[in-house]
Formats: sequence, C-alpha cells, structure tokens
Amino acid sequence: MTAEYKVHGNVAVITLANPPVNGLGLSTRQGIVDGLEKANADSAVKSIVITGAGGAFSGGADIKEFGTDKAMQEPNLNSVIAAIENSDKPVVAAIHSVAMGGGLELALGCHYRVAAPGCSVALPEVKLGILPGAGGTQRLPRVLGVEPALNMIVSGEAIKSEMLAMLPGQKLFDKLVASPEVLAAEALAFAQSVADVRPMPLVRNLPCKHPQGDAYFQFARNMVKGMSKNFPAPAKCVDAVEAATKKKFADGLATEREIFINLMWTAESRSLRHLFLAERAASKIPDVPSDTPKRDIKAVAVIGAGTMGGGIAMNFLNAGIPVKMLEMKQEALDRGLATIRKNYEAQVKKGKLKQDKYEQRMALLSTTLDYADLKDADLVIEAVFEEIGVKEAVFKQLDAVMKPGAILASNTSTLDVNKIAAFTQRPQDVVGLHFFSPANVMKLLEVVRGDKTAKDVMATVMAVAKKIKKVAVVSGVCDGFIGNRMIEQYGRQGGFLLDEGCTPAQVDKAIEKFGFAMGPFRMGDLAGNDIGWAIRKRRYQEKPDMKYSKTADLLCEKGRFGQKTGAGWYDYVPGKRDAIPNAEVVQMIEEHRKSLGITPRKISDEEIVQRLVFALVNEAAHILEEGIANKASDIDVVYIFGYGFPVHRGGPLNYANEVGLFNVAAAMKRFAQNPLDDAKFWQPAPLLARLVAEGKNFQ
Ligand code: T1G
Repeated sequence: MTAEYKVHGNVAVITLANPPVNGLGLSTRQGIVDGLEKANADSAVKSIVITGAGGAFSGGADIKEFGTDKAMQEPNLNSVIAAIENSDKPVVAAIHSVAMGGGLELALGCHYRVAAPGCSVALPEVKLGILPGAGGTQRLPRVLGVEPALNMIVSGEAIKSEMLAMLPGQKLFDKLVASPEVLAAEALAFAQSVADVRPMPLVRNLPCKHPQGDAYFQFARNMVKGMSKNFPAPAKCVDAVEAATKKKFADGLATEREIFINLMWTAESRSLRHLFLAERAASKIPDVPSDTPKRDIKAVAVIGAGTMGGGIAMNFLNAGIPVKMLEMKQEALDRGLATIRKNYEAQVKKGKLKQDKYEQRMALLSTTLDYADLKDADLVIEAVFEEIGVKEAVFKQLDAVMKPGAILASNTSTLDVNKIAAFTQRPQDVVGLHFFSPANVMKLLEVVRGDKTAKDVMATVMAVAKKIKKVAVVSGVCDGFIGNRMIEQYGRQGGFLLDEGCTPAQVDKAIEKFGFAMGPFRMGDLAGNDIGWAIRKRRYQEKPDMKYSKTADLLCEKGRFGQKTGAGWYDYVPGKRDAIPNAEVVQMIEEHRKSLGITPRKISDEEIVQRLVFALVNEAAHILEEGIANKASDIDVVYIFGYGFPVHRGGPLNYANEVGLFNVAAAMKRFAQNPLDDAKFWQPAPLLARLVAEGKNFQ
C-alpha cells in the first residue's frame, strides 16, 4: 500500500508514500480510505493527520494512471475526500513542499490544514488541458475568495504557502508553522487541540459569492479568451468557478465533474498530458542508468563569443556557473561581452532581472585569448564557424590543453560529431551540444551522442542541461540530427507547393491556422534564407538526386535573405516584423512555374498542412528506425521546444497518432502520385508501413 498508518498517542497519522511526488494513484487512494476506517474504528484515536513522505505532500492525481481504468476506479479522489468529510474524527492535512492538483484538493477536503512555509501550492490541471476534478473549483474559492482562486485555477501557477497565508480572510490554512522541520510535531499538537471541537468545519459549508457576479465572470471570460487560443480548458475553469457561486455545493461539484470528464477526452488534453510525460522521459537514456556517476561541472569554457557563444555562456551564468570565454581577437571578445551585457540590461530594464543578480552573473564571466587559460574547465563548448576545418583546429587545441576528464562539446548543428571526436585522443569525452538560437532563450538542446561518447559523459550533460533549464533530447549522429533533418523535408514541400500553385502567404497562413507560430517562409525570412541556401548548395553536390524547388535559390540570388536584408519572401519595414507580401516575389514564382511548363492549380489548406506535417512524420519514422532518436516522444519534444510545433497538437508523431497512421499513409500515397512532388520521399518509411499494417501507433 502506498499510504502508511501509524498512531502517535491519540492521533492517527496517514502518510502518503508513493514516490516521487505521492501521486494519488489507486493504491494510495485506497490506503487513505483504509487508514480513515482504522482510525474511526479505534476508540483510542481522537484525531487524524494526513501528510506526505519525501519531497511532497502530494503532486496530485497520478498522471501516469491517466487513460487507464485505474484512474477512474473506486475509490476515486472524490470518494476519498467524501470519506474524509464524513469522518467522525477531525482530519488535519499537514502540508509541505508540494501540494498540487488532487493533492491540494485532498487537503481542502480535510477539516483543517496546517502548512509549512515554502510549499508550492497550485491547481495546475489547466496545464494538462483539464480542470481540478475533485472539488478544487468549488472549495478553493470558498477558502481564498473567488478572484484569487480563479486566478490560480486558470493560470495553473504555483504560489508559496506563506504568500497564501497572508491573503486577508483566507481560510486555506488554519496554521502556518515556522519551518518545515517543525511541521510534524505542530500538526500532531494541532490535531490534539481540535480533537473535541464540534461541529467539525467543512470547506463545502462555507459561503461562496462574488459581489459583482455576472460582471466579474464576463470580465474573466474576456480575459481568458485571449490566453486560451486552441485550448478549451481555461474558459471551462471560469464556468466551474461561476457554478460555485451560483449553485449549491453538490450541484457545483456535479458541474465540475461533468466538465472534467469532457475535457479529459479532448485531443488537447491528451496532447498536453503526452507532452508532460514526454518532456520528463526525454532525459532518460535507455542504456544509461539514472544513477550513473556524473562528472563534476564547476567551471565551463565557451569558445567563440559570437551570437551563439554569447547565448550559450549566458545559460551557465544564469545557473551560477563560472564561464571563461575565448576568442581569437580582443575586439571579438569585446563585441561578445557587449552583447551579453546588452541582453542582461534589457532584462533589467523590463524588470525581469534584478541589477544585483545581473552584476553577480557578469562577475562569473571572464575572457581570454589563450587556450592555455581553459585548461581547468570541466566542460568546454565550442561555438565557432560551422566548417569542419575550423572545428578540427579547435578540437586539436583543446585536446592539447584540457585536463583529463574534461568534457569537450561541439555546438555544431550539422557536422559529424564522430569526425570531430576523431580530431582528439579522447573521443569518449566528446559530445555534441546543439543549442538553438537564441541560445539563452530556446529551451531545446539536442545532445548528440558520438559512437564513442562515454555513458558518464551522457549522464553528466543531461544533468547539466536540467541545471541550465534546457529540455535535452538525445540524438545520434546524422546530417541535421533530429530537428534539422526533419525541417529539411518540411522546407522541400514548401518549395514544391510554390511550384505547383501556392504563394508563400497561402502556405504560411494554412500552417499558421494549424497552429504553428510561423509558416516556413516567414520562418525563412526570420532565420535568414541564406542559411538554407548554403545547405542546398552542399546538397546539390552531395545528393544530386534529391529534388528541390529552385524558387528559394532564385530569391537568394536577388539578395532577399529575409529580415536581415529588409526583404525576403516578404518585405519588412525597418524595425518591424510584419511580413508584407511582395508582388515581385509572387511574379518571380509565377515566371519560374511557367519556365517549368507548370500550370498552377488551386491547393487546399488541408493538402498544404498534410504535406508539410506528414513530411515531418515520414522523416521522423526513418530517424526512429535508424536509432537516431530513442523514442517517438523525444521527436515530439524536439518539435515542440525547438520548432514551434503547436502544443495543442502534441508534436508531429502524437498528431499522426491522432489522425491515424492509416490515414497518414493514405495521404502519402496520394502525394506520391503527384509528378511535381518527390514520389521516392513519399514511400512510407518501413517503420511507418509496419505500424500501419499492424494497426499500431507510434509509441
Ligand atoms: N503524477 C505522476 N507522476 C508525477 C506527477 C503526477 N502528478 N508529478 C510529477 N510526477 C513525476 C514526473 O513524471 C517525474 O517522474 C517526477 O515526478 C519528477 O517530476 C483530480 C486529475 C510536482 C512540481 O499537474 O508540476 O490532480 O521522470 O521532473 O521539477 O484534480 O512534477 O522521475 O519518472 O517535474 O521537482 C495535477 C505535475 C495532476 C503536477 C515536481 N498535478 N507535476 O517538479 O520534478 S491532475 C500536476 C509537477 C490532478 C485532480 C487532477 C512537477 C512537480 P520521472 P519533475 P520537479
């Protein structure tokens, strides 16, 4: 049972013990009910305490149980809370560290709540596409007030217990103890002090009103509308809390329950729950046990003070890790330092960073022109020009100066990490750390594992990634790793669509309606069309049989590289990012079409989206079966955190599962018959074909 029962004097203590966060899975729920029965049957017991073992009171319902019959099996959480409220003896929740979701709802069902400071209190269900489903929308407004409660429920954000305890008139906590260390003793004493108090207070019996009712909820609905594009849950949170102010408790609870169940079955909620687990699963490497000893990373060196080097350095400075930055020339160093300062000063100006924190971070940064100064770093990351000869020179230098056991990382985005490792005598210490620009902002980090990269190096860099707040995904060595390899197919389809009859604006609008923040052409203008141009030039040499539309080359030959040149697929007004369609570009595309003898056709938004997204899916299937990615959910994580794939779709492979792989393959078969497309590419990857034949999904 994952809830322990022990009697201390005349107080029974039920301790949730379901690591890592005391998720309220079936066995834990059953353990609570059994404990309550025992305590109520024991005449020596006068009151009851419920608390959590380890680092949490409870992180809520067990997310890993969702979608299984256990999640709904009795006693469900509402039944557990009813058992608490119907107890003949007072039940005191002793809350510490984390009280979230169902964990907070459990505490709200108790007669009293004693909290330690520093506890993160939240109803984060909205972040999973649902809403609190065990009375949270009905009880929290009764103890905090309607507005603070609705803000917490709609945002899903955690608030510290001591902050909530200061809210005027709050009835969430009956006592806030001085520190977590005294919580157990104080909760026992509190339980003894209320043993004979009758009637026992119940949150459900408290009044719940808002003085400006309708006007307030109308205001709330308007506020929520803006933040919840593509997500139904936030608006439903407003409905549930409004029900708390207008209905009897039992009816409000029934309203909440109905909304909860409906939201649970939405594709948006399935996507968010998938991503919650996928993001955490990404840090697990099948053949590297989580208890693998890690190297100590106390000091970092960054080579290259350009945009990437500066951004990379900031990640470590933000985490309090000293950084030594190396460049070849002083003016490059000065420029790099100035950029870092500018970035921090902008954050200070916006109130996102305190001046003293900024100064602390800058104090951790030193610079040098001499490789010898790097020798004591535990991890060195090179972010120099993306050319194998330059990488060779750098890694040979590093091999000569870095202390034994230092990790040598390359920020390369396309080059072969095995080749880079072979420039050194220590390939086991070489790894790829592919940051995404801007490196101090983008959360995704592709950790590229060389054939010889040691397991403890992998374990170390995954832990470092978490420390610098990156979402790390392991990739094998191939051209483009996971993300860029897939985006190349996405971009190719974009070019074919132009040749066949679309304008850049039509393609962008279709995929932006699907949920991408930016379509391929606006994205090209942002990143710089010359980057793709350089890759295609390399491709024409390396893979002459790989088909590309020539429109992008024609655009680059006109110097239309995008925002950085003020014009790309679109025009841009200096200082603004609005993409203004350009008639000459459309004419250039039309003339190119004519030169190919192509009669343009009307292409539906649905076909545009399918060709762009299913191109990602098919390439992902190849990446999976080649072992470049360890699992399908890792690829979803790459696309959500690195390429702006719409969160409510859960990532390309989750989306393919939602569409049905049979339907994906059928669409690909249609595309293969289009002579202007690439029939070879649209052959389903063997893994995809196998899954379709077996009627299975990507796992
Ligand atoms: N259920 C199952 N596992 C959970 C979990 C949960 N609720 N929360 C965390 N874990 C696992 C997580 O998968 C990871 O596992 C490990 O704990 C550490 O997580 C009826 C229905 C609690 C603030 O949404 O916000 O209650 O990878 O890396 O940074 O209304 O986890 O080690 O195998 O995030 O210290 C509502 C979600 C559920 C809380 C800790 N509750 N969790 O953060 O560690 S729905 C939530 C968090 C609900 C009721 C409804 C965070 C955390 P592994 P971690 P962390």
